[in-house]
Amino acid sequence: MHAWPASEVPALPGKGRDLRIHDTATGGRITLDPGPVARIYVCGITPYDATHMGHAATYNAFDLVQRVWLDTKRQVHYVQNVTDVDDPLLERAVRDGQDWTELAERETALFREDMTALRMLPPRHYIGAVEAIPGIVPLVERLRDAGAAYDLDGDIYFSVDADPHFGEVSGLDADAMRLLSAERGGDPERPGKKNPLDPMLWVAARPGEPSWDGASLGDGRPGWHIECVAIALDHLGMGFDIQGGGSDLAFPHHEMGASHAQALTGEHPFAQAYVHAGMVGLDGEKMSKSRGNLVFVSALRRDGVDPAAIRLALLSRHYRSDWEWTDQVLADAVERLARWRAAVSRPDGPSADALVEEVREALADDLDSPAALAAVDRWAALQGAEGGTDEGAPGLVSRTVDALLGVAL
Ligand code: 5CA
Ligand code: ZN
Repeated sequence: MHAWPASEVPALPGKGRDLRIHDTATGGRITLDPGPVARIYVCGITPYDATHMGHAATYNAFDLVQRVWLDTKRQVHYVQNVTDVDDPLLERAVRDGQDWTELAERETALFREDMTALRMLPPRHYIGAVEAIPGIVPLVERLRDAGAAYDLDGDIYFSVDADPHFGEVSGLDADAMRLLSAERGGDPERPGKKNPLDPMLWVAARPGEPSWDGASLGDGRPGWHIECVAIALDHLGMGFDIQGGGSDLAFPHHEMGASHAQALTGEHPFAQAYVHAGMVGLDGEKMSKSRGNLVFVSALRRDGVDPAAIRLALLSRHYRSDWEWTDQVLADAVERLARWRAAVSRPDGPSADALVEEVREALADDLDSPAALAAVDRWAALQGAEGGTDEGAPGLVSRTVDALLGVAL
């Protein structure tokens, strides 16, 4: 699949700092040591509806990771998937009487447009579940041949007991896992499973649903977790730096993915850090396609909202907190954008050398974007109150905000 076009990232003077980031598995902040090529996998959309502010907030967090790494003069190897075949997509297509492939293509195209407008840097590899199927089948066969997977009426399940590290990503107890498994696509009540938590690796062909030739697995389609594992192992390999997504993916998705990969390779860990963004809500509930309480990026754009203001609104909240989208969050961002644009439009201003370092430090410190915005606010206030004589300053502020925050002033 093709991704979307990259916006240019200006180079800043000096060098950025190494990222310290909260890791769900250890429950603490760790300093990553990625080497010259940093490797990140971020779970992509299930394309049955348009990009809402929750998706945008999560992708914004991982875009910041990419920008912090680029500023340390590393290359970034970023991989993202598109879950272009799965239960919710097929159900929506049936509900609306449309072809599931057309639905997926249309919503993926809209997502690309939204990401481009928000100046999110594209992944190097953007891979759909359907195109990953030829790589998924042999992985499931290998797991089954190694005794880590079993057949239940044609469906193939992963045995969570095959991975001694199972449970280490989310750190949840069995009861909590069982509850979340039922809520998030699992089937803990199905009779005949070895462990109620075991997730499906391969779904046997069902009447009226698409299916593919699974060689010795029989016709069917891939389970959700193995999709991301196959794509990550193919393009990044074991031990990559960050596995990312919203906090609703910590269990079961990232837990199961790590276990699939660890059982397959005998190596540990799948990723050095599991990084999760908080949930964005609307009117007291998590914004979600299934609930339908959504604010879409594309709808705001259609209403004439500047994408740079949407981006500033996302940046105004720390990526790990759960927060509510309100009109006021956007209004504040519109006002801030105007203030910043006025401040950088003058021919000179107060020195911005310290500002560059403040923004760098804020983002390297677990992506503290509110602190980064506060630093720019302070420079803009000084510019408004006293001005300054540094002719390079407004340009340097623009480039800093562009390179590190993805906002074009
Ligand atoms: N295709 C799978 C991942 S492989 C999936 O979860 N797709 S999704 O479309 O449901 O979500 C895409 C990304 O947005 C995920 O990282 C998810 O955790 C995140 N996300 C979904 N809803 C919200 C929300 N309300 N707030 C923040 N992030 C969200
Ligand atoms: Zn995923």
